[in-house]
Amino acid sequence: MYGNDHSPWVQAVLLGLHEKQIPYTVVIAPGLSVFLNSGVLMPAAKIDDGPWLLDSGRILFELGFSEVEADRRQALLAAFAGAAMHRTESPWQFWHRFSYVRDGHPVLARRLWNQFWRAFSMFYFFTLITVLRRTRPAATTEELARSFSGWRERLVSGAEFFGGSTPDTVDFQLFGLIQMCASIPGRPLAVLRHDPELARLREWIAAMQSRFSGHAHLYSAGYFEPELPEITSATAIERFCYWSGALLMWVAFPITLPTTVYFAWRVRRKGLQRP
Ligand SMILES: N[C@@H](CCC(=O)N[C@@H](CS)C(=O)NCC(=O)O)C(=O)O
Repeated sequence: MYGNDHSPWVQAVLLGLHEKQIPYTVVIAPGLSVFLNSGVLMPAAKIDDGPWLLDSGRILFELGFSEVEADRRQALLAAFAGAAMHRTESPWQFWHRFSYVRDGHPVLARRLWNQFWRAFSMFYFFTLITVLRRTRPAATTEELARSFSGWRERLVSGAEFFGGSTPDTVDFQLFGLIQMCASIPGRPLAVLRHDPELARLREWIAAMQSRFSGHAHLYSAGYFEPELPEITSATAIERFCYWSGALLMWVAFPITLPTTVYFAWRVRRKGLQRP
């Protein structure tokens, strides 16, 4: 699988794989064929020798989970859009927090290369969010709280998960969104932790956190009950490769900016992000 575990949609697939105890390898830079087809759009997953699949919902469906109803999908996207805009509030935090993400390739040389090359995807997302923040204001605390509070009512009373007694696709995608908020702590995380209206949602987070206590990508571990060990970070040499790549992306701005614009346009023109 290709994807960065800060992404809620990548997390959703990782959680589904964990739930089904399916072994996987996750790399943080796209291979050439994936890049040429869908740029840095993540997740992309290949099950056994099948074709590369895009879209967390589709991948989770292939893994045996349910499809998400349209109204829930809309609510997830609204909460995602509100929270994601806060990620570049501090550019330093954005680049710094991402430096700790590990690559799962078994070969060291490939891990180092992936760290270097994935800096392009960081540049891509940084540019996209920065431009979007200039065109519309980031969600306020109240708007963020509202985008999360709708989920309270969707939890059937007495049910531990949205999927009932076991988690399903919505649980994975929403918990993925919680991981995104915890991966670069900011206003969305503060709302999730402290808004009095979200107590029921926090019960669900605790249930998910207990169930996924062995999941290697749990950014929420330090912020919600039950307290769990923090996730393992990339090594110093891996981070050096990442920062070298980041430096190159900025030095090569006249190339990386048009490349970003081209791939962002292509992903949207082909409708790959919202299939
Ligand atoms: N519907 C897709 C959404 C995937 C998505 O939007 N991923 C973001 C990262 S969080 C991305 O790669 N975006 C690239 C872009 O916007 O061009 C899914 O559920 O997998």
